Amino acid sequence: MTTQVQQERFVGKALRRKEDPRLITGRATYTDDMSIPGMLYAAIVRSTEAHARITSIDTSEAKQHPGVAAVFTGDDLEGVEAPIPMVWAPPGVEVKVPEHWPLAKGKVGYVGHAVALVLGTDKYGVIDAAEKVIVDYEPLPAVVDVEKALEDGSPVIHEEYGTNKCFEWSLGGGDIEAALNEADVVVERRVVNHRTAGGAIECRVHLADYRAGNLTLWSSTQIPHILQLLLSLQLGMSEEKIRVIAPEVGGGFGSKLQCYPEEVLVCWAARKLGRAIKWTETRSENMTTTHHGRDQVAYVRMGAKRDGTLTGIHSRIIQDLGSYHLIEGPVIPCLGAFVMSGPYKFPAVQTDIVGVFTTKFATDAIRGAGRPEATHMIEMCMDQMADELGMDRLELRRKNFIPKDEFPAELPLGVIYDSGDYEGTLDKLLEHVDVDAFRKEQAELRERGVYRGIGFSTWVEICGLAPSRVVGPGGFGLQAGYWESAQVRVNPSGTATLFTGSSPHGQGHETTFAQIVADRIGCTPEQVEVIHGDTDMGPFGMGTYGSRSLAVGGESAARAAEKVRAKASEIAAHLLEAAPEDIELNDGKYQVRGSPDKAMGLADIAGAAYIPEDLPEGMEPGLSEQTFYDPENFVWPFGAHACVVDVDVETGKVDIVRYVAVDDCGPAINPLLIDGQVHGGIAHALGQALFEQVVYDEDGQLVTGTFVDYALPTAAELPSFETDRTETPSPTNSLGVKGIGEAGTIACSPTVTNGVIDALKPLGVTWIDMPLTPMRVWQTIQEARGSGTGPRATEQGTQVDGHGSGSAGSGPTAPSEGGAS
Ligand code: MCN
Repeated sequence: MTTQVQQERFVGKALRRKEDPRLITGRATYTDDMSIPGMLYAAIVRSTEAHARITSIDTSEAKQHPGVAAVFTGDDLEGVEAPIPMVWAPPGVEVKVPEHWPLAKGKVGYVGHAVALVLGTDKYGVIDAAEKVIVDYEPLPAVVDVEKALEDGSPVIHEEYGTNKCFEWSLGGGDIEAALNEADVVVERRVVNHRTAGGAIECRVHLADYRAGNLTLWSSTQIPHILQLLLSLQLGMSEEKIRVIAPEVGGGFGSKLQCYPEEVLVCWAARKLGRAIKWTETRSENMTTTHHGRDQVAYVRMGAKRDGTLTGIHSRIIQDLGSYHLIEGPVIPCLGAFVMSGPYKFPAVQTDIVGVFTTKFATDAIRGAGRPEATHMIEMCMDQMADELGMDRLELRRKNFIPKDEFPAELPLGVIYDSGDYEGTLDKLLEHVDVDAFRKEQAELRERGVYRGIGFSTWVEICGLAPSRVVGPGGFGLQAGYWESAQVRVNPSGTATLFTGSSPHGQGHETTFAQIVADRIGCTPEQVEVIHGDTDMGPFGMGTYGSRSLAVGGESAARAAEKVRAKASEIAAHLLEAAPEDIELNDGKYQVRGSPDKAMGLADIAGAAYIPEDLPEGMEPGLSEQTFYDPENFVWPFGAHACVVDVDVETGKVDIVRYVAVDDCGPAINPLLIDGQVHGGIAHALGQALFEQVVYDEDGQLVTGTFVDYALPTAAELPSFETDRTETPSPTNSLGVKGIGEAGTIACSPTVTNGVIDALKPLGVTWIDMPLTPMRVWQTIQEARGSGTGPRATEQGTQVDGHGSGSAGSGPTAPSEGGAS
């Protein structure tokens, strides 16, 4: 089989998305558009307490409500064979996994914890009935501060463990203490990365139907096949009896990469009652019980020699996990540990993580999942270090970049960066951003009382999840493989159908994957129908998240298409009386090399394959091939971002003047889609940096239950982004591609935060934590003006000052309780 494409007609072209006409004309089908005769609607009674024992639940009045068919509580869950699964945790350490049932059994651990399920014939009637369920609670103390949760004397959420500490895990390479000891300057910072929501436009909807022993779940999920497998374990049903379909999903951003209690409940109840059941999430439920992300406090130490040579970086991360896990919460901060070197040559790197229970909802994978947090720490500290050394921020970065000619580069952590040209993306960024001219403009503006600043980040990401030998049971502990599947079927008329195990929910795979297949088999993208998100169609798949789909699923599609092309070439050679190696694919025709008149199109070849009167000796009829592709390595995209901000020092308001992103995700399959992904990714992180925050009060009540309170920005709050690319192929896959779906999110938050600090330096501001709300910025300015204290670095052997972030509580030294080994 050859993997060489003789001619790319569609790959690399900025084609418009095939999926857009149906989406923008309202012709797409979401789960909530569907109904089944006899269907019941579900409403969920949720805990109003953050932490409490349930002393009684009275469902009698609710059951009398007109149209109510059934009301269930945790005691009724016979047939749910296992608690909500947690399938991915750091390996080699004990991770505490409290039992998390789809309906609470005896105790609640977060506001919104499902307590009862109400089913009825009327969509609104079930909500009225749910209000008639009377739950008595014996309140227990809430635990909302992740650092206090580790202190002696803190209320313990899961009494059986006697502690709120869930796990400790470390990843390192090199001798970190020696590295920091030999540094001339050590910068120490406490970095707070606050809790955020996924904020998908469409809330979750789950519709289950059980007929003749077969269960079908239509769900707004990113992982239909994995969900099918998990449901089979939950419900004690054989996998092939369960079909999961993801119709239009409406965005996920990681928040639909899950096996949610509601998904289990509708399936269980549909089986129990023999009726279809639909649950539609409200926005406030989405904010409360669709998983959150980030929420960690990190203590970072970065060391360097006086000349700017970095010696090491150590971070101790305290991760707020909420009170119960969903499928992979504990692993999220650990993913960040793999990129704690950033694009730099740190001789020693160490990350120690402690996961902590609090009485909040679970944190889990939200766009970037651990890597934005890590990049924020590194890039904030790089600027701090440059200031301490009196060195230019970009010069410090350049001095420490892993040079282009050292790839593939094995890092002290043991990971191998596949390819990179970090100078290249920074150089290209500086073609767009004239820093000298900016500094002149900045000085002039300052004279007029305008505080303008510029921030940068140079970043690297691990994605394209991933080699099973690294991520799976023998490696990082996931009880699964991490390949992706594809089947390319050429139909008798010469059009094609691609079945992919990837499960897009906004990423445009129907377009990009069709471009890849079309080039490889000799048709147009319009002639390639991409089928995804249905466990009854095509081979088993692993879904879409972790910017894995193109590098793993797209490569799988390319490989299946190459197999098809190899067979098509053999058929063409046979019919054109030539040797198979003399057949080349030119402009959509299989032709004999050097004889353009001896050529056949795919339709003719397909006809010959399906009406097998004259096939090569021993060849099977048909033209359809399947691949499972398990990559040898991750892929490591990278880039350089810059952000120009104006800060109104009277009000604290931050305005983004310019945002420029230069990213490298290998050769573009579709530059238009890459731009869209980068735009969306930046919007996600700009939202976090400036506005968005999930806030719980001290009683564990969620106070940001709407988009207004949560402050999700709209297009009106965001600037026009300027994007550019370099293309450094990855040697990991034949397409040379790397992921781009999370790039903007990973790069952006330190870029804008560094920009704000740059603008406010004349006022003595040297540090600020997100979100950079007017209040936070204004307070930070007042504190700097008042005390002049900001964080300091140590010349070796001297004491470190406190932090000027305005964050209450601890200084820069991590509390010893819960200290990772
Ligand atoms: N692409 C390309 N050329 C490249 C690299 C990527 O044309 N060299 C294209 C791909 O073909 C694909 C898109 O860019 O169409 C994103 O590809 P990839 O980086 O492989 O990411 P995934 O498809 O696996 O998407 C997952 C990623 C993640 S992890 C989150 S979170 C996220 C994101 O994508 N959630 C999204 N982008 C989103 N976009 C939308 N609209 N909605 C979400 O929920």
